[in-house]
This record gives sequence, structure tokens and C-alpha cells, in this order.
Amino acid sequence: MTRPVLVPILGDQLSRNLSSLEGLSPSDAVILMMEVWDEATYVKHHKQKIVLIFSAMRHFAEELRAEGWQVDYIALGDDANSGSFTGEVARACERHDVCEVRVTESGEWRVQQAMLEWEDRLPCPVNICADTRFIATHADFRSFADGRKHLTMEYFYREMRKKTGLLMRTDVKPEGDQWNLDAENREPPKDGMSPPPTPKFAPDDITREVIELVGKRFPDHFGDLEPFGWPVTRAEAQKAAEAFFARRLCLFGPYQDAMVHGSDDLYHSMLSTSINIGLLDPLELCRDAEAAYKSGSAPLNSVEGFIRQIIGWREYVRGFYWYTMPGLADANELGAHRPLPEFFWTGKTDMRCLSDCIRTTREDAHAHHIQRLMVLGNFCLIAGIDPRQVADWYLVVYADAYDWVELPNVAGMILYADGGRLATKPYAASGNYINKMSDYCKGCRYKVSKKTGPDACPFNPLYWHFMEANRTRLENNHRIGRIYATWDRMGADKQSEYLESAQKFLDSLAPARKGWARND
Ligand code: FAD
Ligand code: DLZ
Ligand code: SF4
Repeated sequence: MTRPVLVPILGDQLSRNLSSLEGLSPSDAVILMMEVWDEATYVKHHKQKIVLIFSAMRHFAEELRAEGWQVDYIALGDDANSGSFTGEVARACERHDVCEVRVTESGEWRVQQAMLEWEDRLPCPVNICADTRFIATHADFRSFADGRKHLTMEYFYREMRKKTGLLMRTDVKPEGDQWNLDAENREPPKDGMSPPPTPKFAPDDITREVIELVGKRFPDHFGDLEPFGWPVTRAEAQKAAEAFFARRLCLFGPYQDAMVHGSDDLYHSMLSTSINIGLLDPLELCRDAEAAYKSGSAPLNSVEGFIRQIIGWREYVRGFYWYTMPGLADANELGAHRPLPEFFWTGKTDMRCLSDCIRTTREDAHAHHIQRLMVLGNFCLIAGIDPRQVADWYLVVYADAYDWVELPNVAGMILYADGGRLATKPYAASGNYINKMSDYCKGCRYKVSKKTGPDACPFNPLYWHFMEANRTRLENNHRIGRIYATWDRMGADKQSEYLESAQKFLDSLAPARKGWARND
């Protein structure tokens, strides 16, 4: 071989159509894959997230080798593993005497900044390729966003529908004459509802070895290590996708926002862990969903809802992240400074909705969107929790979490910390919403119908406490400002009851001890 090209492939780049591999053949390249301490510990990821990534990386390396590629795989415990991407790429450049480093851009700002320094540190040219697994380029997002005050997802989504042709009747007309069928996607759970189970994949020898490694090396990280059942290969992920399309997509739409005690999957796809590391192609999934609609096996509200989550929200938050970083990481428009409560890590709270969402998060490294948004997220918003601490929590606890997707959801969607660029109003809600969309309240020690006092659902006084605390910022927002007329009509005595109840509850919250999210 003449001097080879070195192709580093990161843990969330496990795709055969990766841009850095385009045009190369096994005879031109050495692929470098690295398990590094820095990535595994910059936050203390849920144990299952580390198992998922290391196992999927090891399987992917095997698949590439079987195709004839030379893969230089650095395992976490290898002697001389420097513990960082930069250190390992530098060592590999020497080992293989490479003529060029070719890498696909990183999903995360933090890693991209390190990559941008490689050119100065390495003895050869560095070529950073665009990540073509996303449908919108950075330029597409910029041209959508420049000059807009609010970056409303809906308009971006329509652009993506036109760009991909998904669910389009003509170049400009959507299937069914409506772009967005969200209004048909808000059914509460039905008694006796029994969604088909999500496939779980029994760990093979490679995964077993990684489970053992993670148990030994990351014992103090949050979350249950086992049972572990996430797909770790493309073949497994495809099986999971097929099962979703065959049995759950049809009711995905109506029950998208429903919550049921003891269940985090319902009719959701459970595919984000596979999509985000590259085992599944988002556009391919959308085409499969569209085919299900065309063949009559799933209704339009389900298929449009699913496609909207992917080419709408997923693409949008990625664009938003790169458009607003690095400022987004420090955004705190509402000046929220309360520490994250300890119960986010232990699950020990009498609030049944929160304790169930934290249980599923600990057991499965997953909670579905409305659990993340309207229970956990809503609580953080109305209790005024510090955005940095909230972002760290979400980044640690979910197996699908990467800064580019977690941060816009946290800072923009749940906390309004970006001052309303992503969401036009804060998603603040009292216990009523949770009661309407779930079966949580029936078994809760708090009473959702009570507004104040020790038995009242804490979401009720916290809601008004939040509205009052942020009055000057929110009063003029046309989507939420009218609520202050209701508050003012209550009169001073009722208002004081709400505010005192909320304050008592907030004072009772023990702050999280240090060391859960990061090695301080
Ligand atoms: P489904 O409900 O089946 O949805 C289908 C797909 O749509 C998902 O797999 C995902 O790829 C995409 N999607 C849906 N909503 C969003 C969204 N808001 N942003 C981006 N993609 C979306 N998703 C992540 O992948 N990683 C995260 O770190 C993450 N953090 C979140 C934090 C908060 C505060 C909130 C409110 C949402 C977050 N989400 C995140 C979005 C969403 O909750 C998860 O994608 C979803 O729960 C994953 O489960 P699923 O695959 O069954 O999703
Ligand atoms: C999340 C993660 C973890 C825990 N470990 C590794 C690793 O050891 N090696 C690796 O290549 N990637 C890992 N990842 C995923 C990276 O954090 C992710 O690829 C970058 O943050 C870019 O998005
Ligand atoms: Fe949650 Fe309040 Fe319902 Fe209890 S009563 S489950 S705290 S919303």
C-alpha cells in the first residue's frame, strides 16, 4: 500500500455511507476507532449508554474487517491508550505513516473544536467532511434562520418536506392538504391499552464483555447496567424498525403524547439510540414510513407525525444547535439558578409522575418525549432549575443523548433559556395536563385537584409561582400573556396561598450532591 489515508470513525458515526469513507477502498485507508476515557467520562454517562456505544463500535469494526478494511481498534484498556481522540489520532498517524487524515465532522461542538486543531498538531493534512447523514446542510439551516426572530420549526419542516418530497402531493402541496396533523396526535391513554412489546436483543459475547468492562470501570455512573437489550448492529436495528413499522406505527400518532405508569415505549419507535449512532438512516426510515401510508397499513396522522419528528424536529434541533452554539450552552434567559434536586438521581420523590419517569430513565436509559418534556422538563422549568445542571442531567441519563440534540431540547424546548428563539412560549403546565394525558395522578399521594396546601399537586402552585416570578418577561408574550388576567382576578389572598405553597415545596427540595454528572 502507498501511504494510507487515516479515517477516524467516532462512536456516533457507525454508518457504511459515512462521508469520510466515500471514494476510498480498503487498499487506500486505515480506519481508526477509539474507546477513550475522555469521551466516556466528560459527563458520567448512564452505564447502558457506554455499553451501547462500545459494543456497537466493536461490532461495526468486525463488519468493516469482514469487508476487507484494515481497522485499527483501540480498546479502553489498551496499553498506551492516551484517553483522547486527539492523542489517539496523533499516535495512529505515526504508527501508519499516513498521508492524510479524513474525518466526518463531529456532531458535538466540543469535539469539533478539538478536530479543528488537528491540522496544527498532526504531521499531515486534515480533511473534515460534512456529515451527509443529515438532510439539511448547515447552509440550509442558515438560509432558513438568518433574519428571523423566532426560528419556528413548522416553517423549517415544510422546507424539509419539499426538499425530500416526503408526503408531498405536488412540489408544493402536502399529502392530505395539511402539513401538520399534530392536533390528531393528542389522545390520552385508553384503559386496557396494550401496545405490542418492543424487541429487546439478548447480549452476544461482544456485548457481554463490554457489560463486564463497564461494570468494572464505571461503577459510580448513573443507571442500571442490566438488563441490556438495545440494538448494537445495523441488522438488529433494522429488526427493531421493522417491528415498529409492522405493529406500532399505526397507533404512534394518536398516542404520541400519552403516558402510562410503568411504560416508556407505548407506540413509540424506540429507534433514537440506533439513529443517533448511525445504525439506521433517518431518511430511509421516513421513506419506509411513507410506504406504510401508501400501502394503507398506517394512517396519515401517524406517518406524518413520525416523519415530522425526524425530518422536522431532529433536523431542526441539529441546525439550531450549530446556528446558536457556543452561546446556547450558557443561555439562561429566565435567570434560573436553583440546583437540580437530588431526587432526579435517586427517584425518591412522592410525585408519582416524576418518580416513574426517573425509574424508566434509570432502568432503560430512555423515557419518551412527553415524559422528558411535560413531566421532567416542565418540573425543571417551573421550579427554576439551573439550565446547565438540567442539561448535564439529560446528557448523562439517556442512551440517545448527544450535546447537539439534547441541548436545544433542554435550553430551547423545555427551559426557554434561549429567550424564545426555539419555542414561542415556555411549555409551563400545572398538574391538569399530566392528569389529562396519563394515569399517574390516580395513585399519587398528592391530589391533582388541590391547588394549595401540603396535599396539593406541587405542579399547581409551582405553575403560578413561575408565572409570577417571570411576569416582566412573559406578560407581553401574546401566546401566554393572557394568563396574567386569570392570576390578577384571583386576588391577593389566593395569590399568597399559591406563592407560599410553592415556596414551602421548593424549600423542601434537597439539592443533588456533587459528582453525579461530572467528576468534580
Ligand atoms: P419516537 O417518539 O418514536 O420519535 C421518532 C424519532 O423522532 C426519534 O427516534 C428521534 O430521532 C426523533 N425525535 C423526536 N422528537 C425529537 C426531538 N425533540 N428532537 C430530536 N429528535 C426527535 N432525542 C434524542 O435523540 N437525544 C436526546 O438527547 C434527546 N433529548 C431530549 C431532551 C428533552 C428535554 C426533550 C424534551 C426531548 C429530547 N429528545 C432527545 C427527543 C425525544 O424525546 C427522543 O428522541 C425520543 O424520546 C426517543 O424515543 P423514540 O426513538 O421512541 O422516539
Ligand atoms: C458517547 C461516547 C462514549 C461514551 N465513548 C466514546 C468513545 O470512547 N469513543 C468514541 O469514538 N465515541 C464515544 N462516544 C461518542 C462520542 O462522544 C461522539 O462521537 C462525539 O461526541 C461526537 O458527537
Ligand atoms: Fe404528578 Fe401531581 Fe399527578 Fe402527583 S398529582 S402524579 S405530582 S401531576
